[in-house]
Amino acid sequence: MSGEYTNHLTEAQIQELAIHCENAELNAYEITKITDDFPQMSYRDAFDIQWQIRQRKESRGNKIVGMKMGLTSWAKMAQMGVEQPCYGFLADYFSVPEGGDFVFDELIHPKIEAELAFVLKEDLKGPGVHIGDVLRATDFVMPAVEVIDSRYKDFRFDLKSVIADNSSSSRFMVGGQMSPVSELDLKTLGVVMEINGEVVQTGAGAAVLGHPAASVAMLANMLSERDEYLEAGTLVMIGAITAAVSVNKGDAFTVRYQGLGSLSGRFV
Ligand code: 0L1
Ligand code: MG
Repeated sequence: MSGEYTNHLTEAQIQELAIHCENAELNAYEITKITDDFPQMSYRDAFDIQWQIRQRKESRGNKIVGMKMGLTSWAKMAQMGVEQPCYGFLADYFSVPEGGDFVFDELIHPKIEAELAFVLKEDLKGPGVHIGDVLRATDFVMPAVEVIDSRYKDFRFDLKSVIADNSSSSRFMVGGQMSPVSELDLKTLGVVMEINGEVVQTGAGAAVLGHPAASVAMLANMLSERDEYLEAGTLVMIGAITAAVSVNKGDAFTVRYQGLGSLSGRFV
């Protein structure tokens, strides 16, 4: 991505596109992918749009409560037709308490993903962050479910468009059971996703870039391209261990995590 880290859009276009994407998120309507109208958009532009959306939320008093990596498994990259992971931010109102309800009508076409969340006890500053740095800097790991809701019609996008749309971030739930990394085998940690009592997905931690901590390292390194870093205390969701599964109003899910309990919720 760094090869194209210059702007091809003007500041005014970046502002306008941030409003365009954020309005679609806040009012739950679909838009067409940005590159249909702005084929010249660069990765720098796409991240600038995402950071502008973040700033708009903060200026309205929302808190940023964490970060997420997306498209971190080969299965997800193949499912969505892209070749690299991406990141996004998590705002306070994205968070749904364990066992809680997701309001379906606030969303467009939600899908759920089984993930893990790392909470850091030390800063992580790229470039050059590796798995060992992440394991040393992690306070604990928790089970997590992400609800993604691309604002793009039929989830049809390219990587730049999805980055501008905050990597489809929408809602998330993290679990009450936490564990230090030393007590988990993060590569073989199994997850089972059930919807309405039926098993729909299974997976293991290594689905995420070979090791879940590699995802956190990649995030720290990607942030360094903007002179940003992960501060101690940050919650980071690593990306989906399973494929994303579409849900409907009335659906109930449970995701079971080896050694970390389970998370359940409903779409009401
Ligand atoms: O969290 C994710 O892996 C999703 C990133 C964006 C792509 C998508 O909407 O599927
Ligand atoms: Mg995800």
